Amino acid sequence: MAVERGLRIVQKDADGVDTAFREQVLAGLAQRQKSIPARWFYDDEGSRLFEAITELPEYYPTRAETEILRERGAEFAAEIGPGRVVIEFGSGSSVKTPHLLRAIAPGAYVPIDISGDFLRQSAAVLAGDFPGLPVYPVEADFTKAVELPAQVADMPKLGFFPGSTIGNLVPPSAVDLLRSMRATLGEGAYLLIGMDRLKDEATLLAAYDDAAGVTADFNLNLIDRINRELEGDMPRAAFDHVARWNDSLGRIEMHLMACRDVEFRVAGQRFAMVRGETIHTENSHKYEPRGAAMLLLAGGWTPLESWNDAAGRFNVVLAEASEPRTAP
Ligand code: AVI
Repeated sequence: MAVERGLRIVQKDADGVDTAFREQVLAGLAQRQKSIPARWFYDDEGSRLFEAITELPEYYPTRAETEILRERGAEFAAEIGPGRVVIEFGSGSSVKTPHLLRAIAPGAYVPIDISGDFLRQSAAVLAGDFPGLPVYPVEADFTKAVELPAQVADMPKLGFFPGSTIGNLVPPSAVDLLRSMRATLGEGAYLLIGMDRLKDEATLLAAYDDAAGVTADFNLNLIDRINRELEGDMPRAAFDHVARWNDSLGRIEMHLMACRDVEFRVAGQRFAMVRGETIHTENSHKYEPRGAAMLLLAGGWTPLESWNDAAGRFNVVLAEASEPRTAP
């Protein structure tokens, strides 16, 4: 059965199971280093837990990025100029967007999100707060090139990708995504993107292993989702949340670690893990300015300017679509 959700087709089988979820979980659990893509964290409960994470004292990225967007508006306006259509990738609840829209006098706003109901609701709230600003929500998977509404075709464009979500992708996937954004936005476009910075290990580990255990619940919720949606019997109590700093790859990793030998079934297949073995569930890459610039350049974007919060924890970078590449 194919369920139409805007431009994306979600494949469901006769029992209503998301086939991509089942395939990726089964394939990931069959690997030597077991892993499950982080995108599967975000069922309703996972999305609620992520919102709770953004308010934790240890989780600085949301506050740091909001500080930049709130306080550097005049500088954004000077660099970006008025009249651009702001295209937000994965807009979600669009909580950070008003700061940007208030600062730069945009020509229109196009939020793009895979979740249609949520998208339309938040677009309506935002349109109410910005009377006179044309808002054209697009329900789509922005990891592929997206066709923009005809009304904005001839307007200059500014892509907006806050939240340091780019850090959740390994570099080859991050480059693919940046290239898709470049294809969506076209020649002459700008991109304003949030990227979390490299910093001391203790701060990073605390941000991904908070004292109240909300991040642990967020990670362990994946087990509940597998059990509920894929006829699993993974014992949640047999797993611990683990956050690790991988220094050579510059990233926080989240894992679900077996705290005893454990056997379980998922979608009719048997798996076994020995005590200490892990399922790798998320990467969150942290970038120094040079690394950020290299990633953007590889993705077809030339950095123009960047802003940090006062404590230097987070970076918002403005980049311009690069000209077609010539040698070398
Ligand atoms: C969505 N993303 C940018 C978050 C991050 O910081 O990597 C997801 C997250 N995982 C644990 N805490 C927050």
